[in-house]
Amino acid sequence: MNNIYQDILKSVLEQKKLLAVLIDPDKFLVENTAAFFGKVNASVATHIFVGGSTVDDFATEILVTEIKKYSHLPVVLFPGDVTQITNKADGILFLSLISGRNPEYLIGKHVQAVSKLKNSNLEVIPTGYLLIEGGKITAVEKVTGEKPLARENLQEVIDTASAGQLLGMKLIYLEAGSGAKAPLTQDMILKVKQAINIPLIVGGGIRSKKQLDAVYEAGADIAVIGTAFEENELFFEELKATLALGNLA
Ligand code: 1GP
Repeated sequence: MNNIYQDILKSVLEQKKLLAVLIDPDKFLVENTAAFFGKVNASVATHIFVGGSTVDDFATEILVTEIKKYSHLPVVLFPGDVTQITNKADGILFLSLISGRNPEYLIGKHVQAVSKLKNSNLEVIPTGYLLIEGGKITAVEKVTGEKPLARENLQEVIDTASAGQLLGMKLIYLEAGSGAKAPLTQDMILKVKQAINIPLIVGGGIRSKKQLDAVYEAGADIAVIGTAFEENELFFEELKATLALGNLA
């Protein structure tokens, strides 16, 4: 039995910061798994998220099977579509795009996913997903047809996250979009964190240790980094010092 969510809660309680490495099966070469995980395993990463907006059928399962050969970290699906669900992973962020109003991404895909989830051992973690404007049009926006929330509409962002919690979501994922020009502001992260009492995931545009530290300092419990690792595996080394800082109060 998986305990991914309970372990996240425990880390939050102990004020330990978590770091998820996001791997997009559409961009990642399976042949690189061994080498890439040599770096991941020597790093401060605590979770592996696997998913993307447009991924070929079976690519996720092939990649997760390979990852499992090289990593003991929990592998959590971050799916852009039902086709990305595979029982080879440990858990799944059951994402609702609550910043949008497209019923397909609020309930439609979830209904389609049920038969797959029922036949799996995946730990299903209901997650309220908020896409915030990040300076460029993201793949999520293209696929879902949903506009992100504007950064200046802070109260709407806060209220959306709170509504997610009231609906029973177990995590809130505040997302600037993969490859965002800049991470979300400390002010936004802080205010969302203050408004909820479930763990907060923050991702999109984190490319330096300074930015990662800022995201943690503002209140993110889990930071997600994809692009920066894709572009520069040395970044794993640069983040090592963050471990010491992993217990920012
Ligand atoms: C995207 O939040 C993740 O869904 C990670 O974003 O690729 O910009 O690190 P980056």
